[in-house]
Amino acid sequence: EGVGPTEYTAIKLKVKEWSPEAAKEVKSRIPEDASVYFVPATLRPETMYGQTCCFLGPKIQYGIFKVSDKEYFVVTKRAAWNMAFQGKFFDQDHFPRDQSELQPVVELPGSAFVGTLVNAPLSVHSEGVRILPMETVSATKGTGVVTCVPSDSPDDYATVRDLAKKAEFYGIQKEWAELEIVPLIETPAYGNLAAKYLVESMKIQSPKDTTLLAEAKDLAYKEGFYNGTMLVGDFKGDKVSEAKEKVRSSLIKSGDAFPFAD
Ligand code: A2H
Repeated sequence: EGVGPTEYTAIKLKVKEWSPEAAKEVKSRIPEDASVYFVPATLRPETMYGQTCCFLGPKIQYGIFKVSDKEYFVVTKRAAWNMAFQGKFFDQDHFPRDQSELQPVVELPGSAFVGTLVNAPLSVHSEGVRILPMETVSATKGTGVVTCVPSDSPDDYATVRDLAKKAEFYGIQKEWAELEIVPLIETPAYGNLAAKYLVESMKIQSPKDTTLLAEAKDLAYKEGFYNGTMLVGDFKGDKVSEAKEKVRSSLIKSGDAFPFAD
């Protein structure tokens, strides 16, 4: 893509209730008064109002890393290493010299975390959202954790639609994939649910239609950024191109996010 590193916003989704498989591993290893966060990297902080779940690659390995006395992050080892270099780990008494010095407290595949309930900052779903599987998550991009905004991300829309259709196959409860999709951004070309509009009008059948999805993603991103207007939140009425930085700063200021480069 661009020449330099991608400047993401890393969002902190706090665990409210572990999946049974993760609970067993976490129990004796993480103090009860500590907070554990799943940390997705996003390029669209202004869409965080519409988070309906959070994706992990089911076959990707994730670690739970201690970042301070009271905080732990769930990310890939690769991302933890990048974060350590960017000064996001506070209690390392010395800098890790290599990846073997950066040991997770718990290591599990994404599939083990499916069903975990997390609190997604700014989301209209304040009761929490579930960790769900997404086959197309890349282990070598961002943090390996992807927050799901089906109103504005065609990949996310196609994935939740597929998860709901084949809930039994995926071993999830159907309703975890069916949280209400609320309009966040009004666009002249694609209405107020750009991802749904594009997936349906381009006849995208599944999350595996990667060529069409890449095209849809590009169209949604450009239309949203250049012509979109916010319908919700503190910057309702603002153009997306202006709201993006404001929402990002506000999330960082409240401690719910931090800058992360990859
Ligand atoms: B975006 P880029 Cl609403 N594997 O966040 C697959 N996808 C990943 C990922 C990984 N390891 N890490 C991040 N991503 C997704 C929101 C969003 C995003 C919306 C619309 C478009 C969009 C909610 N999902 O991305 O390859 C994340 O999804 C399209 C630009 O680094 C992240 O932003 O350019 C984006 O891809 C980063 O993609």
